[in-house]
Amino acid sequence: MRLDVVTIFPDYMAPLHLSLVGKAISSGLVELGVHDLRTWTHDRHHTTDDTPYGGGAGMVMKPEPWGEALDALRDMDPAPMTVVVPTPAGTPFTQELAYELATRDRLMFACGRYEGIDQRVLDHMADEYELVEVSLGDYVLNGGEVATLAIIEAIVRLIPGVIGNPDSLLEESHSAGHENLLEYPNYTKPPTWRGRDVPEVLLSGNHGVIAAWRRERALERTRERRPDLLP
Ligand code: 6GU
Repeated sequence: MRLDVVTIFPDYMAPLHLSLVGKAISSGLVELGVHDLRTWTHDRHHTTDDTPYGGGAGMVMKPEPWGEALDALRDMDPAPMTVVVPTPAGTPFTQELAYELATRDRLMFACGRYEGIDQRVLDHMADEYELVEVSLGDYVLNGGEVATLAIIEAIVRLIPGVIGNPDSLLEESHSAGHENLLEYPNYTKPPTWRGRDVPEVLLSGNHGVIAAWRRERALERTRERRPDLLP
């Protein structure tokens, strides 16, 4: 899979070279390009924003640099490109969408700042590419960069070969085969820590009883924290 990120803060993407995503890049499973949007400006101040038509607070990202960025990335690689735009006005980013995007050959992440990108750029993206506008939740970040880090991590860990033991994907919260419950609590050694014991049942060796206990804890936790996930 090839990933391209366009941003006015390319340094924000440095953590992608760490840990699991970093390994996916160094092993060649993922190719990453990080691009400064200002590459595609032509004025002395490398301007990427301007005041909004119709008035109002804040600035809007100008269309021309984005148009040139899209053309340049398209010409770098012939594979059809899916464009992901992180925005609080997007559709919710879910595990299901992460699985779907993990099947794409080529993703481009367009990081907006300020009040967003001129709508004509998004209309152009929708016409020329596959466009996905996604939100991480009901709160506002200063720009798409931090959201892009989260979305890339969620996608890359689902690419076959990236995670050593793929069974670990089956048991986690929000995974498909998991009837959409939050994950049960986990414990490891020692059996007693600061006066707190590991639940007895987990030491029993009875796998049927352990599975039933874990499902009960998962249900309890989901009812408490995320009742919206239950049927
Ligand atoms: Cl995806 N982007 C931005 N800028 N803010 C957000 C978000 C995304 N999701 C929640 N807030």
